[in-house]
Amino acid sequence: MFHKILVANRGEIAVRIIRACRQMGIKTVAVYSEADREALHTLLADEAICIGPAPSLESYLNMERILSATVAMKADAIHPGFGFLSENAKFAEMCQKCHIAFIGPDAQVIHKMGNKSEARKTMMEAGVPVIPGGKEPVHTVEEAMAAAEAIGYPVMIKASSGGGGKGMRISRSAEDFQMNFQNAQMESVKGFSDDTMYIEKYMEHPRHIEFQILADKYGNVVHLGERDCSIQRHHQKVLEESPSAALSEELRRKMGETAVRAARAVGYENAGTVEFLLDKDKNFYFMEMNTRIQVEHPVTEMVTGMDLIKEQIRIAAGERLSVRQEDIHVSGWAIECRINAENPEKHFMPCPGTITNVLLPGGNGVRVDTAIYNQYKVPPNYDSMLLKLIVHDKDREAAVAKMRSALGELIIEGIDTNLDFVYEIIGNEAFQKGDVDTDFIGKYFPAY
Ligand code: MV4
Repeated sequence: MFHKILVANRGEIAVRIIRACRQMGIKTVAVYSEADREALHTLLADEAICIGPAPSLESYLNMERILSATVAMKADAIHPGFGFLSENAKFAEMCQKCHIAFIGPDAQVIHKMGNKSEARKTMMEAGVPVIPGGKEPVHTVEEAMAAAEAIGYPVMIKASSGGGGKGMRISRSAEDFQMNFQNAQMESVKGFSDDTMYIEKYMEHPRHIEFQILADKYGNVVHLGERDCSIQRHHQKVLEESPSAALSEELRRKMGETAVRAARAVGYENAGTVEFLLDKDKNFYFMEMNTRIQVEHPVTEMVTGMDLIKEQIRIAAGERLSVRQEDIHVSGWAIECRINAENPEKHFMPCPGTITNVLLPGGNGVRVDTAIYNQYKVPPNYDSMLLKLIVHDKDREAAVAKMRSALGELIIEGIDTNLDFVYEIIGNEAFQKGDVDTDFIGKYFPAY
């Protein structure tokens, strides 16, 4: 097992990782920027080292500084968390060259899954259903238009290096295709220095269903059931739940087996997520694979009773999976709400500042993952997520009631948050019936 892990992240996920390490008897090193001297992860780790100024590019994204810190502090592994360097193949490769364990999949696998058109092709060849569309990527508007005609409108134009909605456009007819393709491609060149695009059939009102995977170094792969992340705003997830109200036991088994096949197809190791779109007729299609631990992992932990961060660490240290598929049982229902420092009345503009008062909910089956505290100053340089509120109960109705109660107890003063907005979603009749798709917020909260 590792002796010391450097946590290459900040905020609640850094705290989450530090706690897991401490429980496992592993020493921790926090890295922090000049803006994070008083951050909870800096204070909580056994040791902490400053890696540069506030801007992420000069600190949490600076590979050389993080590797130097790892060597200087004599850590033998790096946990990258999510965001920042977590899906950076070059960083994973640099870790390997420095004989530091990167707690995540192999650099080549990260690279392969980061290229969305290549991932799609790999999955097609592995017999994993993908969204109808072309097999090969396109570079010119002529090639793309021919692909769109073959698929039939409406189509979705996507950037191969994209993800999270960047470099993505819908085209509903040949008339609007050229403009949408050019805009998507320009966005991709600007954002990712890559003009590689691919075309898919546009799926109307799908659900976003993702499966949690764990895979060890010895070819053992299991899934831990699904998360329904359909409620998103501008590709930012707001609320996630496990299981999904849309899946029957049979569909869950089929999708789970497909997710395991997807992971096997690329020789996956560590924790990962296979994203699917599920259409009205319950057809499911592979969309992307995320090669990191995700923000919403706690809902899976609540229903399976497993600790995903500890599993990640054990896998990276060369241990075999502690469970077989038949040992994994999803019990009850879990829901997570993301509370962000942002103002819903001002287009969800981030609202950093000093938290003058915080009161957290608690009780049976209520979990709060956060790095905020009284008088903490939320810096303006990073993601605006402040806190994840997760509840677990015997069924969906009870979990919704518990979330409502817990949100009602939560007090964050001094800065604006999306707390009231999330509370309204929980109170929404369609949500309570489990009737959600990716257009939920647009449909019921058009003002937002
Ligand atoms: C789609 C789609 C419909 N049809 N692809 C959004 C982010 C990126 N990962 C893929 N996304 C979508 N791809 C086809 N062919 C609809 C979306 C989509 C979406 C997906 C999941 C969750 C929320 C979403 C919101 C808008 C669009």
